[in-house]
Amino acid sequence: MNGLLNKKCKPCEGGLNPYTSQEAQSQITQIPGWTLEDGDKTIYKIFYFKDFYQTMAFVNALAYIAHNEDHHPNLAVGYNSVKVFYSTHAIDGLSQNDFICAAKINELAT
Ligand code: HBI
Repeated sequence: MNGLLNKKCKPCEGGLNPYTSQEAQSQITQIPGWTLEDGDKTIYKIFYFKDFYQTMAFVNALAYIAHNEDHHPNLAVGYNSVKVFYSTHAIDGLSQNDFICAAKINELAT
């Protein structure tokens, strides 16, 4: 099992170095389908569904994970797709929290 799935996000209000590009590129291999963007400060993945109902069911399940982990994505919600972006705002870059949430959301969609 993906080790990230057993982890819980840690509260982050700064005081932590964001992942370097090298660290980010190494971490992203653990979360299939996710891509680095924005100078390796953000990861994203687009999920596709058969209709709006399924899309919103996924968004609601994702919101539950975000609440539980106290770590929150940006979302671009369409009729049959959701683009999920993660970045750790407090450090203007990527932290382990982003990869933990991405791994948990991948599980949701399988
Ligand atoms: N979500 N994506 C993201 N980035 C943050 O820096 C962040 C968050 N959710 C909550 C939060 N920071 C903090 O308020 C808690 O970790 C304490």
